[in-house]
Amino acid sequence: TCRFEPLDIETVGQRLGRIAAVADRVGPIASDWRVREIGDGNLNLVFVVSGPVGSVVVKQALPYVRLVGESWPLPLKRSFFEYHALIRQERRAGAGTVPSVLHFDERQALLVMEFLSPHVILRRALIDGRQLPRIGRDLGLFTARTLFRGSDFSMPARERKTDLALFADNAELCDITESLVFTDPYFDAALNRHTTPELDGLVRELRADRDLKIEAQRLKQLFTAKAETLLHGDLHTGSVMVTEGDTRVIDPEFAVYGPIAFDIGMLLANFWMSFFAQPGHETGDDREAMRAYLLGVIDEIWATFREEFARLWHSERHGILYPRSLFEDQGDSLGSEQALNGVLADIWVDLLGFAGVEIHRRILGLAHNADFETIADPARRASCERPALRFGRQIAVGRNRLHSIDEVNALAVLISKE
Ligand code: SR1
Ligand code: MG
Repeated sequence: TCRFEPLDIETVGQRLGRIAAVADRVGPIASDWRVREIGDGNLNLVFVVSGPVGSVVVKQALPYVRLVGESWPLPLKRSFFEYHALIRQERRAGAGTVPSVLHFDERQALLVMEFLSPHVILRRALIDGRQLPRIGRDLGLFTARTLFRGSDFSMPARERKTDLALFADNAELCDITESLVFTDPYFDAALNRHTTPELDGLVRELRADRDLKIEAQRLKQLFTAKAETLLHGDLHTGSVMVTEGDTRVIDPEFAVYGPIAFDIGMLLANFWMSFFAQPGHETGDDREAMRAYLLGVIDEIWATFREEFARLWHSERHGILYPRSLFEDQGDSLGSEQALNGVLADIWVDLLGFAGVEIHRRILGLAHNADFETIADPARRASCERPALRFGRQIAVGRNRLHSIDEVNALAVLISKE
């Protein structure tokens, strides 16, 4: 069919049976396929299709927000942006960093991708107290490579401007971020919910905090105006799949040009939230070790990002920004280092702001995360969420006064003991 039709378990075989890329991976006879729906995200349908040869994942956008229902329409074209982002990320970060795309049908808003197995969602693994050895380095490299190579530090200017125009049409998903991350948590918005009445007092305090509200709007302005690089746009621990030996970044449907600091800030925020949520799951030595591990991962992501960004700065700075003619070509390598340090310093300050508001919106806004939501006892959940909210406020408002990951991690430890 040409008209958009949502898939269901019964129709997947008939609808995808004739697509060679799918039949090659799953098996030639569609009636032999087994199909299960595994989508637990906020927006889309996701199926795993298995057969005698193997399995694939089929992801289809729906014309509305799945989490809310048909009352909130959302364009199907988000799958077009996801497809184009996946292709660019694979080129920039390397094969094996994202799921490979086997087939894309724009009209049906349908992506067929490699089935990742035995991978699990990183957020789930962290809730279960699993320490993955590779994620710090892998995610540091992924962010540095995708964010540097999608920017005017690296890309030919015309190519980047054309790409910027392409992704500018992802406006409806940007609008979700603009409202849900930067605005709604800071007033009594209709879609907000916090699941723990014990937080009412602190929520009132945060919504009356003028400095915080102004900072959130400055960050929103950065997000909307600083079209610096192609972002993943929703890089949280639910957008990463892992095994002990492999890390894959998934779900870039929120891709848009924005500030480099946004992806890294959102990612680190989700590790800090995991840190604050750990005592809600279990107590004891293992969870203490897990907390130390999480702070170590945060440190490793930022250190790897900086190191790789610097390497690319020295080896791949072919774009229009900070041209070599002004620095290295004149023997001014000190100038180039000073410029690099300035760029990294701006990313650092802004990532703390983005991290702060991401923490707030996951506790106060519409879209919560399982780190806190799976803590069944409300009082215990509140005792994890409260310090996370205070930490978010400190790093968003105090971002110009915090100078290193050690300092910010020490702040997290201090606030978690209050
Ligand atoms: C209505 S969509 C809510 C959230 O889900 C996505 O994963 C994004 O994080 C978005 O903000
Ligand atoms: Mg997602």
